[in-house]
Amino acid sequence: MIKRVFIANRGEIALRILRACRELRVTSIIGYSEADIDSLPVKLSDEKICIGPSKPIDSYLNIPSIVSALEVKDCDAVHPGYGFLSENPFFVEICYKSGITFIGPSPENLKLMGDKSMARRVVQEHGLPIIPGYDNVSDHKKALKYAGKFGFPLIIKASAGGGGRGMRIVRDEKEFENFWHACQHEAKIAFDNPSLYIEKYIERPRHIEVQVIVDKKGKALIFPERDCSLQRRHQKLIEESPSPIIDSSLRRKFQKISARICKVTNYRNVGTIEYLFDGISHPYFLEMNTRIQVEHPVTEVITGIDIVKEQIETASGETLKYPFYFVPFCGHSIECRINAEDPQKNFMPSPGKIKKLILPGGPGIRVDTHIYEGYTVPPYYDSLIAKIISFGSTREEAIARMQRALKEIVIEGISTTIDFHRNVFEHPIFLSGRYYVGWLEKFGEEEENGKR
Ligand code: MV4
Repeated sequence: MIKRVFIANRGEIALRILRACRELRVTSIIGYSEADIDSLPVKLSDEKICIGPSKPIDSYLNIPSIVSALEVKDCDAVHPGYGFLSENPFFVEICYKSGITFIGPSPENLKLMGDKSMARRVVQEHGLPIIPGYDNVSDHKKALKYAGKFGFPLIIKASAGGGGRGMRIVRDEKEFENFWHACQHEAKIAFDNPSLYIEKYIERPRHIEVQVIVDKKGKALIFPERDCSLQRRHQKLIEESPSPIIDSSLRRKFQKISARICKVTNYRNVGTIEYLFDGISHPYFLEMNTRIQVEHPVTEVITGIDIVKEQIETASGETLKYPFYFVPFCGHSIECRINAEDPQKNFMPSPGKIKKLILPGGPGIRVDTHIYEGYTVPPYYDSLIAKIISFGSTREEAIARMQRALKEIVIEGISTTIDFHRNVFEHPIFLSGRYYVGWLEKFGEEEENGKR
């Protein structure tokens, strides 16, 4: 078993990893930036070491600094959390060569899934569903010919893109050429790669994802789906599990495809397979995330499995000891991401000192956060400051508990997304479960208009 885990991250996920280490009786060593010296994970970890100045590029992304810290602290493993170096194949390679266990997938897994079009190709070659389309199309005339095979509306995306940048929905042939050139221009600037692909456009889709964990012998656990359709600017704000629109037979369909993807890619450790779902019956593979994700707690609370502990144990070579493969679950869970942002000012980051803090609790409420009263949210990093996770025996109970938690919570001194969540949790579309990707964006605009 791993003995000394280096936590190469910050904020709530650093604290989450630290808690898993403590329960496993593994020593935690946190690498922190100058801006994070007063943070809760730094106060609570067994050992700590400064890895550089505040800017991510100088600390949490600084590979030489982190590798030196790993050696100074004689660590045998590193947990990258999410973001920062978590999906950096170069960093993973260095860890492997230095005999340090990277708590995550193999370098090969990372390289394959990091190349989104390669991942899609592999998935398709095994007869698994991807959105009908064409990759690496060089010019608009060819693209238009291909487009004829599935018709309009279609969507143009950057081959090297991700996170939704540079996408264009094309409703008819007239719009095609202009949109094509606009996309190409954006792709060249944003990704230094003008290559595009076209796909059939899925109207009002849902973003569904499946959490997996695979041990070193290849034994897997395939979890029930999470519905992450409630996003704004491709940033998730609310996640729930199970999805309110997926029944047990559809769930099995998602899980079987996910299990196949793990098998054919020889996937190891934790991962999340993302799908676009047409809302009726067709799941389409989008991409695979090769890290622990922000929203993992909703899966933990309905399955009773500590995913981070299992992640550390499987990375150290332990085998999964569960008598099932498709993970059974009970009840319903919802997560609200509380960001230090001002929804009134276009969700602009709102760092600063927390003058007053009251956290919610009681039945079915879990709060994952690194903040405390008197803590100053630094301006250099992601604005996520807390996650409220509610659990109930039904979706209605999970909603009622979240509404209660959103009434109880008090954060003063900075702006947060709490009020935005309070409003979403009153909206009939959210309450009915019949939302889709893009809906929250529309809702946000309604909110703004209402204020004027
Ligand atoms: C789509 C789509 C509809 N049809 N592709 C946006 C980010 C990228 N990962 C995929 N995205 C989409 N691709 C087709 N063929 C709609 C979206 C989309 C979306 C997807 C997932 C989560 C949020 C989204 C918000 C807007 C659009």
